[in-house]
Amino acid sequence: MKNSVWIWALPGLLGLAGCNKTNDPMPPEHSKWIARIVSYTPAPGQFVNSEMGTREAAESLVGGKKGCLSLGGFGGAVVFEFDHELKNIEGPDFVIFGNAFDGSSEPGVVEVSPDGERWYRLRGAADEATGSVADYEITYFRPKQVAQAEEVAWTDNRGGSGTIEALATIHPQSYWPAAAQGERTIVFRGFRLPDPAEWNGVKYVLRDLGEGYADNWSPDYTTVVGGDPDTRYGNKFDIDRAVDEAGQRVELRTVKQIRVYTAVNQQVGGTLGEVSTEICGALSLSAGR
Ligand SMILES: [Ca+2]
Ligand SMILES: [Ca+2]
Repeated sequence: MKNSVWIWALPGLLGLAGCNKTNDPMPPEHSKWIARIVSYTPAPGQFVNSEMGTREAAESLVGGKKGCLSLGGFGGAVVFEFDHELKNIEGPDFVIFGNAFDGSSEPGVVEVSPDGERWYRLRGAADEATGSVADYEITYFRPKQVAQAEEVAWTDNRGGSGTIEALATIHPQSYWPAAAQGERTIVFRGFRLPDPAEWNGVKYVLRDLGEGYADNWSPDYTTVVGGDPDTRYGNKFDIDRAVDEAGQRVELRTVKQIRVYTAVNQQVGGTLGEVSTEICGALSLSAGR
C-alpha cells in the first residue's frame, strides 16, 4: 500500500517542480567562486609535488578561499572557470587571490578566453618596462633522477641558461612535475616580466610590478570592490585590458576561462629559491548579474 501511494505521489511532485521552474522569472543562482579547474601544468619548482603543488591543491581553489596553488617557475600555469561566463562589466570583472605581501610579489600574467580556444593577455603596468619580453620561451631539462630534489637546468630563446636550484633541506621532494615524469623536456612560451627581486642591503625584496598581475602587492591588492569584503587581498582584473599577440586591444563581452602563469624567471638567493606565482582562489564580479 505504501508503494502505491509513493508511485502516485512522484509524478505529482515532478510536475510541481517543473511548473516552478518554468514560471520562475529569477535567473539561476551563480557562485562567485571558481567552479572547475580545467588544467594545472606547473613548471619545475620548490613547491611542485608538495603541499601547494599537486592536483589536490589545484582543486582546493574551487568554491572559495581554502588553499593556495604554486605554479612553479616561469610558464607554470593553471586554467579555471566559473559556473557562468564572466561578463565584461564596468570596471574590474574578477579578482585573483594570491599570498603576496609588502616585499613579496611573484607576478603572474593573466589571460582570458571567450571560448577556451582563443586566448588574450590582460595588459599590466610593467608590460613595456625594461626586462619584459613578449615572446619568451623556456625549456626545462629533466634531472638525472626525479625521486627527490635535484636542480633542474633550463635554457631560453634569448641565449640564457640557468637552474631551478634544489633546496633539499626544506623542500626535499622532486621538483620535476609528476605529470611530466616521462618527458625529457618541458617547454613554456609566454610573456616574461622584469625580475621582481632586489637586494636592499639587508634582504631580498620582491617588489610589485604595478597593477595587472596576479600574486602581486600592487595598490589594487588591498582594495574592496562592490562592498564585498571577500574581494580584499587579491588583484583586480578588467577584461577591457585584453590584447592579442600583436598587442592590439581586443573587445570581449564575456569570458569563459582564465589562465594564470608565472611570468618571471628569477632565482633568488638564500632559501627563497625561484620566484613562483601562487594563486589562492578567484572571484567573479558578475555572478549576480
Ligand atoms: Ca570590465
Ligand atoms: Ca607568492
